[in-house]
Formats: sequence, C-alpha cells, structure tokens
Amino acid sequence: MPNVISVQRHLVEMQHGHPSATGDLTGLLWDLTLAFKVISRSVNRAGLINILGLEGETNVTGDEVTKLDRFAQDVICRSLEHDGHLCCMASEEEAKLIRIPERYPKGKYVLCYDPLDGSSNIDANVSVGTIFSILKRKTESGDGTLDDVLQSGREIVAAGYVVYGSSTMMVYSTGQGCHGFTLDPSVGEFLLSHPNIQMPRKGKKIYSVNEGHSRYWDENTRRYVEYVKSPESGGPYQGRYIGSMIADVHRTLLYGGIFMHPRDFRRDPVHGQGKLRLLYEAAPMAFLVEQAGGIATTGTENILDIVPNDLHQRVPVIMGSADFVEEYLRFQKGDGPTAKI
Ligand code: P6P
Repeated sequence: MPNVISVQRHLVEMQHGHPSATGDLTGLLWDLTLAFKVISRSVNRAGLINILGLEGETNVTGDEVTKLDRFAQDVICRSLEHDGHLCCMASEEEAKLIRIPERYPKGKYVLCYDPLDGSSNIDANVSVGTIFSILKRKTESGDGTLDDVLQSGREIVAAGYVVYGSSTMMVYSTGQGCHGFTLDPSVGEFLLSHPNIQMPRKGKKIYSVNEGHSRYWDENTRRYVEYVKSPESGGPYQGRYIGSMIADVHRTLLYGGIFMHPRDFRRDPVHGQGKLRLLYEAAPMAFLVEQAGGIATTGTENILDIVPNDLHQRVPVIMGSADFVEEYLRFQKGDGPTAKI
C-alpha cells in the first residue's frame, strides 16, 4: 500500500515540531476537518437537494447570503463551539464576535473564517471554499474579546482553506510549510497530495484581476497591467480570473503568477479602498502565500503586518510569485517601463 498520509497524521507530525505543544491546536484542526467534509458533501450535492439559491439576507459586508453560506456558517460554528479549544470566533457572516455558549469551556484560540468564499458564483458551479485562520488569545481567560481577535497576521498560528471544486482540497500551514490534501470520498479522509507547496519565484506568466474595474484603479496599477499584457514583459501574460478568491489564489499557489484585487477609487475617490476582508480572507491567504515562498501586499505594506481596526476591515490585495509582486511594487513606486496604454 503506498505511503498514504492523512491530514490527521500530518497534523500530529507537525505537532512534533513544537515540543511544547499540548495537542490543543491539533484537536482544533481535526474538528475543522470534520466540518469541511460535511460542507463538501452539501456543496457537491447542493443542486440535488435544493439548497441553492439566495437566503434573502445580506451579510454585514453587503454580500447576499446564499443558503449554503448560512449552512456552512452553522456547520463550522456547531462543530467548534463545544470542543473547548476556542474563546471566540469571527466570521464574515456575523457582524459581531461569535461567543462560545456559557455551557461550554473556553479555550486558548480564536478562529476567524469565511465559511463559503465566492458563494455568489455557486449557482454556476464555480469553485467556492472556506478560508480560516487561528490566533492565540491575548487575554488570560473567560470570553474572548476584540483584543483577542484584532491581531496582525504575524500572530497567526495556523491558516488554511478548503476549495470545493472538481475535487475537495484542503491547504493548510502551521508555519512549517504549506501542504495540500485531497479528500478521498471513498474513505472520507483528506490525503496528502501536495506536500510542501512552493511558488516558483517567477512561475507561469499569469495575471489574475477583474479588469472591469480598471478605470477605478490607481495609474500605476493600470500601467502594470498594460505592461504584463505587452511583449516587453516577456509575455504577454495569460489572463485568468475566476472571481472566487479561493480558486484564483489556489491556482496562483500551484502554478505561480499574480493575483490582484487592487485599491479601488469608485467608492472612496480620495483614499480608495479594497474589497477583500483582511481578517478572514487576505491575512490567512497571505500567511499561506508567504509559507509557499511568495509575497502578499496591499501595494504599500505587507498584508501580514496590518493590525486590523475592525472585524470586517477591507484591504487591497496583491499576492503571488515573489518576482511578479516585486515588479508590481516597482511600478507602484513609479518605476518600470511605461507600456503604451
Ligand atoms: P469582483 C467573491 O465575492 C469575492 O469576495 C472573492 O472571492 C473574489 O475574489 C472577489 O469577491 C471578486 O470580486 O470585484 O471581481 O467581483
């Protein structure tokens, strides 16, 4: 039998890398994998069990909530609230902190998550997924507070995502590399399929951005995108944009390239603003990208350095192969060849 490594076994082996580990984090991640399997089964059968369609609400960040969003939110909450590993949770689907019910013990970790990213595409059967990050609480005991949650990505102890696509794949890191597991439904286990994912410094010449917003970008971002579309860049680069962050970043992690959701001046003509949420989209993905040897920036600062000022703070996101992101940053400083626009 080939050397089959389940995510459970891998988590225990990763724990051995931390001699002082108590097994709490491992237990928390184990409970998360069960929630992912339940969500995967429903996402894959959604069309058959009429769970598709909009819930008729909008969440705190203005996205229409689909039934699957709500289902994924509830599955994660119910799977984790009782296990004594968490002091609170923060979710895209809840305006405020999610408290652990009084009847359950409080733990030393905080879970931040987007239960179903990209769900606006789900009716079209586009890949969607769950994104999560785990922080260690700063307060001593009792209910978790905003102080426990509003920490920079440098404090992340583990992060990952699950992409519910043609196959269900979980990618996670505890700071010891970035590793991918594919769900084998016949045994109900996530099996190691992509050990130690490394993004080539260059990778495939792929740029991933919604060019429909280009009139609202800053001039240097427009210049950069025009440059990668020109032969001067050694390209033109291939354009690939799915509109589901998890799918676009997953491809970027595996193939290389650059994913961008840059600052947009449509809603804030003075300062511009990002769309993607820092706490449970940008920061966890930035943690994984850095673990895989890439760079993740807002265009002016490293995403992992930002201390959130709000649960649902939005940031611009540029992440991917180191050489490509460094080239983008040179354009941001006004350098770089001026491609004909
Ligand atoms: P736009 C999906 O709604 C999402 O939050 C991300 O998954 C995705 O990258 C982004 O929004 C797409 O945004 O502006 O291109 O539609």
